[in-house]
Amino acid sequence: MVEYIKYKVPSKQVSITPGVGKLVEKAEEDGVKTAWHRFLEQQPQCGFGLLGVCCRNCTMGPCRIDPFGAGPTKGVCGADADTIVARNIVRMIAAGAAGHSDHSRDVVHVFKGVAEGKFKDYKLTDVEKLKELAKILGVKTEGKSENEIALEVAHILEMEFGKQDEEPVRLLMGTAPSKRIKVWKKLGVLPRAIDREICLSMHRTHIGCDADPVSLLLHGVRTALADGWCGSMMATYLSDILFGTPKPIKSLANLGVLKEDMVNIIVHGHNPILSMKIAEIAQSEEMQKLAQQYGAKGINVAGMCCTGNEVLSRMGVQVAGNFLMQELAIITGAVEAVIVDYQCLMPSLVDVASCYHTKIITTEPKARIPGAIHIEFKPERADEIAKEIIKIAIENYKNRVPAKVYIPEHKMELVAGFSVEAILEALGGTLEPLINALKDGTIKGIVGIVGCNNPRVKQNYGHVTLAKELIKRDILVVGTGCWGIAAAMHGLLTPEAAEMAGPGLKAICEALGIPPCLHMGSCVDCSRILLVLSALANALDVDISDLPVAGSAPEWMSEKAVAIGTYFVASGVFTHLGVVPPVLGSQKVTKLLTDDIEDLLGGKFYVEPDPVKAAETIYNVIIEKRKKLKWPV
Ligand code: CUV
Ligand code: SF4
Repeated sequence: MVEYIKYKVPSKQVSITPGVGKLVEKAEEDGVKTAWHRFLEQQPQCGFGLLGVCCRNCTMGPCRIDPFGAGPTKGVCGADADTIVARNIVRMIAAGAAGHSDHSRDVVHVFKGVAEGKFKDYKLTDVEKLKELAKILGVKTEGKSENEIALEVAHILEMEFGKQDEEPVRLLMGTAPSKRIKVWKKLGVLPRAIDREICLSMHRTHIGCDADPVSLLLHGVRTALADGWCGSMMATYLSDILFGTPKPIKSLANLGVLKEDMVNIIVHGHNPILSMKIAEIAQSEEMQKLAQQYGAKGINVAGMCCTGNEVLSRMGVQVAGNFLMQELAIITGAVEAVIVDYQCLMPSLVDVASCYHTKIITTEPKARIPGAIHIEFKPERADEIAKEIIKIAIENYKNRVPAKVYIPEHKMELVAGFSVEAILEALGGTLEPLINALKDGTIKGIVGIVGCNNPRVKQNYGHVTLAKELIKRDILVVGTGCWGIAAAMHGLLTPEAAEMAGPGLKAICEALGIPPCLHMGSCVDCSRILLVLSALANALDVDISDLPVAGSAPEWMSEKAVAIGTYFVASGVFTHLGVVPPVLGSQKVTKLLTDDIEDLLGGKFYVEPDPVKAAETIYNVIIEKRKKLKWPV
């Protein structure tokens, strides 16, 4: 579908990542729109929406509040800006938590099926980790087979979604520091079951229910905690058990990983259940031979977004790019198939693909895209379906139009795979060296940077600038998601990047042979960051809110990012957002989130679009925390 392009995009200004501008220009030459084009067409965007003061929760509305106070100050039902803004943000948290946790449910399903012997194409790979999880959940392991343990664990985890009692979820109780749990208990925000808190978020925000912004936001906190310390954490644990816990692994990132003479397959989405299989089966002799029969040198699988992070961390599969590069991968004209599961898939993939030979293959009933080929992925026939999908890509190789192919040459080396276990191993088996370095000020603090791309931000400028500014100040950076891919494409995930770090961090990185920025995985693996925080707090006998740490999402866009940000704040972490959330229509909610909440939870949100200024503020916060701990600054 060649489209009329109303506005040209200033291609040199949209991204700092090499190759991106060129492909945006190619898109325009080919008559294809990208997210940047559509973003321009959307301008000016609705001011009510941006401020969060638009409510569509019933059909007496839609209602909107005049932020200047000259027009209506209440909706038809009487809800004011504070109620509407709070309700909207709680719904965002609920949707984000639902995304992560429903992904987790799918992993539980496969894990349980493996334990029952039903899904023969998967296995329990990391049994040590299974035992660790069993211990956290209070499952006895002596005298039991691996499958028996796994079944008991699966049963408890299923109950975490839907149990009806008032007890807090067990995964949270088994992993969060006790000082934190006390804070949550006092506030009444300990989550009882994942689905229940999400459901209650929807109920409370229905017309005529909770109108109190404080009570609404506290439930948002409860829902987010159910995500971070339970839903997401479960996805991480079980994916590690099924596919192996990540270890440091070398690879490459950026669109230059696509190959001119091979069948290029992109795996995009979030769930490793599909992408690990595609990557594994594509390597098989049978599939490689078939590709050769079709005139290609072989099959090249590359990752995109978080499922890209999953296969990168465990198999070293190369990464083609992050969120805003999904369309560009197709625009190279060299991709035979984009295979997706769910989340962060632009429906436009189908429009873009229609200008090239690329096939878009959806695999999940819950994420279908009109115009895509749909092949439902079923774990009981995983290998067979993976083959079927890969064959479509191979057969499509002959349809590639060489004249339409342009693959930018840029690609960057990286080391990923820094699970908590891998970090511990790099440290020699204990946290002591890290704690000592923090205490004596060699490293000033730790910051987790996560989240998406957003056309409001020059692509990857926020991610890369913030990370560079922080490591320069001797702050160790860890992170996940599209940040991880940005950091990779800009060389921050190599041990050599230690050159860009301050003297303390540089010395540590050189001694350990690690990069100054550690890639910890996909978005659900933000739970790994929580586990690091928990371990540090426990080792120092303090609360997470006392630690010299912070979080940031410089280019976030998704509702999942709102859930992540909220569970970081709720865990006591000062959390920076580089994109303004839709809350400014309520002074009360804005103040609650960026100020008052600190008294309750020890963390708060801080909004600053400029990553250089944000780095300065984050540094100052970390220095204040150090002073309180009486550590040198
Ligand atoms: Ni889940 S949520 S754009 S892929 S990080 Fe990337 Fe990460 Fe945001 Fe999506
Ligand atoms: Fe309007 Fe209230 Fe209905 Fe929202 S819930 S649309 S504010 S009447």
